[in-house]
Amino acid sequence: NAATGGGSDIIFRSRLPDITIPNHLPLHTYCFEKMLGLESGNRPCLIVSSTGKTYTYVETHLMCRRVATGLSNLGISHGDAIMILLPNCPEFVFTFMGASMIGAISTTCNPFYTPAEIFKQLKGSGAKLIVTQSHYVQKLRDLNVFGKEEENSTATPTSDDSEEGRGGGMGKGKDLTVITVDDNTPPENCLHFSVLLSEDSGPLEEVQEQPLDDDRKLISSSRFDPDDPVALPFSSGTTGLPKGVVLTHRSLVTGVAQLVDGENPNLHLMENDVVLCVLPLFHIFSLHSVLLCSLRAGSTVLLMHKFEIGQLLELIQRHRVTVAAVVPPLVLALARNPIVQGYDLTSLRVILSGAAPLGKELEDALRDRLPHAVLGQGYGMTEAGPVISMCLGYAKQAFPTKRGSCGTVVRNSELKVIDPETGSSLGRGQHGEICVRGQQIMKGYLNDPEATSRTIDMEGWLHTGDIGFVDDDDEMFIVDRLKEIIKFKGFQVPPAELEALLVSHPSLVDAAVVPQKDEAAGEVPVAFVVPSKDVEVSEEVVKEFIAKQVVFYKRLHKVHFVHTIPRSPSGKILRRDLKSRLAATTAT
Ligand code: 4UU
Repeated sequence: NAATGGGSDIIFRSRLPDITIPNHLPLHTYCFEKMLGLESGNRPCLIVSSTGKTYTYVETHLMCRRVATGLSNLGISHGDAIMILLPNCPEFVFTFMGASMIGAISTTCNPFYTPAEIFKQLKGSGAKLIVTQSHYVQKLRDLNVFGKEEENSTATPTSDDSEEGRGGGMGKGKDLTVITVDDNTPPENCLHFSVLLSEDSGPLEEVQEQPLDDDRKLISSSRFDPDDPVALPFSSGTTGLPKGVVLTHRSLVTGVAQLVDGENPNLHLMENDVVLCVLPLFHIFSLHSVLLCSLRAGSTVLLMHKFEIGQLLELIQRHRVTVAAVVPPLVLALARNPIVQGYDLTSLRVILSGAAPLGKELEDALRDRLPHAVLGQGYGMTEAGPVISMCLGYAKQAFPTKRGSCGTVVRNSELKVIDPETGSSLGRGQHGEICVRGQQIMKGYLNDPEATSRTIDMEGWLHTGDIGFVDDDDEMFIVDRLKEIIKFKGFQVPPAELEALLVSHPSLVDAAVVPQKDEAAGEVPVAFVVPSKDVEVSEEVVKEFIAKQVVFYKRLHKVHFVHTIPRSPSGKILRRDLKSRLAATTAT
């Protein structure tokens, strides 16, 4: 394998041989395939860290099936979108897999989002139902998204039905069902999660794999196509506002198989592994590489609803956690926080860092503290389905790896590095834009063919907007980012979103937002703004204006007042200029 020149392209591949991937299967069938047998079915699947409650594989599968029936009874069918607005909890898993079973699509959303941010995703996804916690319901009330049926049940449709962009823009312009998962009685006009679990319902019309020779089934209502969407996370990709990333059953099954299937899996997860799930499941890293991969491999997922270092350490010790997916700020805590020494973390055998660059010194520091664990990185992108490369030190027959490496391209996939100016492909050691191709990548952005064609070219290559290179041992190194996205602790901060908010301020005429390096967060967003003539506006006012409209990690850390924003002749912000201006000011 290694690098081969196909035509003019230099293509890099995994050191592991390709495998047969059953990506004709629906995601839920594939994930539960091995674990519903007589013996394995009683193995623990989910542990709720706050209560210690455990669900076995059989119990988890049953809950998913009940939710599937419940969703279907509420009118959710094949092709419909639902929103999961939850922290890590078992109901997240039941809802996601239950939706998959009826051919529905889950859009996963950050519950810390402000009402406006939730609303954009709700509208963009067309979700008809939301599963959330009762204390987030007020955010939805602020949006006026509740069904009109309750509000004016006797009234005939009135002029406000045409009110696009408000509640009426949702779903079919009718109602939105809100389900809460808490123990207490649900807030007004919401249903409790238990309504999804009623057992007195008809048989579930679960979407099934289609035998290739069976034409009759293709016309049944539950017909399944591996290219049906199943997940719709939002990402701003290489440019612009957040967009719905259409991930199909085929993409996710392929992505999971690339990591955990085969005789020598790239990420060797076993039935007796306990996998830490502290990163939020609404982000693709945790959803894919923690939840879906663990289910497929039959490991136990330890669900942590929020991050707190002491609690995390206590849980690792108590549950003998073997595999931990983390982001660089968490590596920082594990490597430097003095309280770590008070815990027994010897059970940890794999630490997988991803979603943002991991500094080499930090890597060394954690390795010194946890010498028995394999510490490495995965490099992914929501649109890539998501994993592009993964440390081969996690393989069943492990390969030696270097510090700073982001792994090797996953199997059954191709990677090339191109010159961003000319598009021609580059050889080993040469820095360029990373492109990836394979069945795991997204189908495209929802309702945005233009953005899709900017990201996936005619030959099927997904352009990541990341700059990196492949070394002589097929290891990938990320060195820079071409695209505008800012990553705060691995969370996406889309500059275009903040710029649009800034120019909506009456005292500002132009704005640009760029990343600034930050020890704790990796990067933080800072703004350059042009105030209107003769207007006095302070940094605090601008910061506050943004802070009240966005989730905490999108807040501006600094505002620079300038006379103009540097732009190219076509009007594009010259972000590089602004970044170097920042580097110059912080250096002095
Ligand atoms: C330097 O961050 C992600 C997905 C990460 C992921 C998923 C599954 C990692 C391991 C895994 O197993 O997705 P997004 O869409 O939020 O952000 C994508 C961008 C990349 O394009 C790159 O710029 O995040 C950055 N990034 C990284 N940068 C992701 N991983 C890395 C990394 N080093 N290891």
